[in-house]
Amino acid sequence: MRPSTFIPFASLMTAASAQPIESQPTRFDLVAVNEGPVQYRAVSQSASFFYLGKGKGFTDSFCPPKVEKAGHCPPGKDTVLKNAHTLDSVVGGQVIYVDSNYAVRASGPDGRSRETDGDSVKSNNSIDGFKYVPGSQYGTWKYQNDGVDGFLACPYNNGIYQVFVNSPDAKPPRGQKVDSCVSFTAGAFEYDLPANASAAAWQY
Ligand SMILES: *[C@@H]1O[C@H](CO)[C@@H](O)[C@H](O)[C@H]1NC(C)=O
Ligand SMILES: CC(=O)N[C@H]1CO[C@H](CO)[C@@H](O)[C@@H]1O
Repeated sequence: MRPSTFIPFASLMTAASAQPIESQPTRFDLVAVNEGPVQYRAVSQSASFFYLGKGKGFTDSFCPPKVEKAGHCPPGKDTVLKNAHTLDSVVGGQVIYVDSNYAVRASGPDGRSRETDGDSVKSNNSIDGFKYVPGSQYGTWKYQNDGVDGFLACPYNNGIYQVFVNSPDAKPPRGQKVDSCVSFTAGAFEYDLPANASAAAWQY
């Protein structure tokens, strides 16, 4: 996990409240918007899992050395989605899914997890149920599937929370009980890329 720059939430709000958001932006990032322990934290991907770290986040991304040498790496500092179930990366095809512990995960570009457990997106995992819902000031990233509605932030360590879907059967890290988790609302905010970039990261 790499901490990166903190962007004050107020600046996101100012940008977002300029006009009603009626349709899904080309790309967006996610911030917990409800009151509670994770308020204003960015949803950040690291090693296929999603976290609510402190400040702007812990996004873990990769850019090949060759591309870096040529000065063509995208920023790679923020976790950005190009639709409700796909990360915004140059390599593409990194889908967001729910694993058998009800943790929110992202696959590698070939549709497989980068983890050594070989968990593939197809085995008892679901990519259905994620959606972007427009709102008057910002959109919302939602999950609804199989009676499960919404997201949970479960304590991970050092004040960091891990993202799960809101199931009573979610298995938070280190054997913690699901009632140590809090539900949260994921606000979706349009994300602007630098002019010379085509995606927010090469690969997550
Ligand atoms: C865009 O320009 C910046 C500054 O020159 C550079 O660091 C970055 O790698 C460039 N990104 C791309 C995708 O070319
Ligand atoms: C996320 C998910 O769909 N988990 C399911 C995995 O399989 C077990 C056993 O069939 C189900 O109980 C889970 O709901």
